[in-house]
Amino acid sequence: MKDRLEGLKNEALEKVVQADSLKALQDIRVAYLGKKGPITEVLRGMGQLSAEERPLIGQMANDVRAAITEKLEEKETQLEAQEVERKLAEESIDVTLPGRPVVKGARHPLTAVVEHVEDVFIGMGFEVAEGPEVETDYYNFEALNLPKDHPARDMQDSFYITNELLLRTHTSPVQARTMEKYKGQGPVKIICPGKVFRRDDDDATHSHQFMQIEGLYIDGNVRMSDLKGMLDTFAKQYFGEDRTIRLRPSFFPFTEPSVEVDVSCGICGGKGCRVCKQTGWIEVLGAGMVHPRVLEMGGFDPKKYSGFAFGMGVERLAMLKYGIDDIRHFYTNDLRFLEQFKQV
Ligand code: 2NL
Repeated sequence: MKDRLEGLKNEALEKVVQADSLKALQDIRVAYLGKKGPITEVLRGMGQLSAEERPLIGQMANDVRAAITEKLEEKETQLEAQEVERKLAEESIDVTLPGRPVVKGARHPLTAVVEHVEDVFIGMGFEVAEGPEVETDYYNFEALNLPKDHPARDMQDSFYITNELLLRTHTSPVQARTMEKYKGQGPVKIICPGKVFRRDDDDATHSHQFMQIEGLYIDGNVRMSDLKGMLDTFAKQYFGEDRTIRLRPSFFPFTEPSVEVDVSCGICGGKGCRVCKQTGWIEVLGAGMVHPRVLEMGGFDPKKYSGFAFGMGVERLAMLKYGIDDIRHFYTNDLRFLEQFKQV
């Protein structure tokens, strides 16, 4: 019986040494020390032993059990430590690795132009005003003195939603709405950037959706010379200090008198070239003194107040500044085009 216990002990200890997982250790514990294991069996058979032998074998069986348990625990600690080491090695982060580069986007060139123009006019005391893209016939046409037979009011030229609602054809309705809000109390000094819509077939110079910036300044004694001075400042700040402007007579239903505004050509400096069609001048915007009927409909007394207004196409400003030859580039989202404006 002594030999059997000695043999079981050596066998179990050898297996513990060989064990390579916590699961294997648990199996060994059950196999040797469990209720149905060989050591329990030896203790059960002690009844047959003599009185002298019984305490000796009992003591020995307990020693064997203790030796195996100790070895099991020692190995268990060792395997657990190994497992922690393995996990640490596997899950470690190398903080010295260079990061993956973040691909930076660019502002859309039209956004960049709008923000630049906003900055110039904010510098002259204007505020930015915005309004709805779906407008009523009243704010889009009626309040701006556009007669019922004006071509813009034709179903053929505007995107109508109902008889009364349409996609705005210019940003002027934002100004008409702002005038109402001021309830006849000036000054009003705003610029209105935004999307506008016209029924046009798209080509290199036309788009059915485009952007406009309009400006409106109403106060006690606003004159044509104020308009001229501010537009000259705008031309110099937006295009460059070497540029000048000139005004030519024109017509708009919402201004009287009305003017077309040209900026001196930046390619030839005014001598005449292909870009300015040999004239030395490039048309960039329309403007004028706000029509008294428009002031009146906006709630301002034309005897006390006068004002100027202007409107310009954002795509045209961008095309002139960056030498872009097709308006459709702004709307086709080709990254080869858009990525050229990263530093703008
Ligand atoms: C152009 C011409 C213009 C205006 C827009 C305006 C607005 C109000 C009153 C009077 Cl509320 N006028 N806007 C005036 C003159 C010209 O735009 O060629 N735009 C692209």
